[in-house]
Amino acid sequence: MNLPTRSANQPDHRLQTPETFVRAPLPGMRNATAIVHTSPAGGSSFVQYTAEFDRGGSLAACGDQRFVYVLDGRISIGSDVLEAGGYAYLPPGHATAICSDAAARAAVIEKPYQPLAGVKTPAFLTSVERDAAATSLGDDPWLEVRGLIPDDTAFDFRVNTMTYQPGASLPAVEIHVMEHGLLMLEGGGIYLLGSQWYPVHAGDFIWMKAYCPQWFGAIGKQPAKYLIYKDWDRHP
Ligand code: UGY
Ligand code: MN
Repeated sequence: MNLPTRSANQPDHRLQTPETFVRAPLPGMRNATAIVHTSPAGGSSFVQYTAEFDRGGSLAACGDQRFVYVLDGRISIGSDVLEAGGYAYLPPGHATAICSDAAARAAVIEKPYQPLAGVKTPAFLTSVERDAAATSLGDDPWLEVRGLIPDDTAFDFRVNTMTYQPGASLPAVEIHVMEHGLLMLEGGGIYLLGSQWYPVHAGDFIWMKAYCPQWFGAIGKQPAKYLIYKDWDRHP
């Protein structure tokens, strides 16, 4: 049997498309399930999953630091209720409850914290994407970047959204020490990963290992937008 899929798993990258998603609850989840997109078992040094909440859904506390970005629905994190585009950073071991009264989805990133001598561990925070300053990548007004994590060396990673107007692209093929977890939020285009070209759409996930050659160009009549994680601010 040779069923069609756009998914691919290579030593330096993974494209995971919705028809290959497998759902399973993680320990301590209640009325919720996870699609694990990447983990150390798959070659990444961080974990990223989509958490799908039903009514009364919740996540267990996490020993590692955690970043949560709401995709749809309403998710309570401590005393804050976050809607699509709302996000939270939880420092390692932070016990704040993450739960939902109704169906909701969130992108979740978890990673062991790498302390920096003389720098305090970051504090819990919540915010909304629309409040993050928009900058143009390389002065290209067609490619907007919003940094969701404060530009502070206390954080050992960053998460940005990148929005490409139709036809916009990265200015060059990138090859860098940082790895990426990428969730396509809107639109689509073509991604170069290693030496392969992949059509990608909203709902797809991509993992890029350190030094994986990468380039994206937006195709279609609507902007393409993705949420992208990278390790940052630590000596390699
Ligand atoms: O931040 C980044 O490295 C980003 N420009 N990479 C990417 O979009 N693949
Ligand atoms: Mn990159």
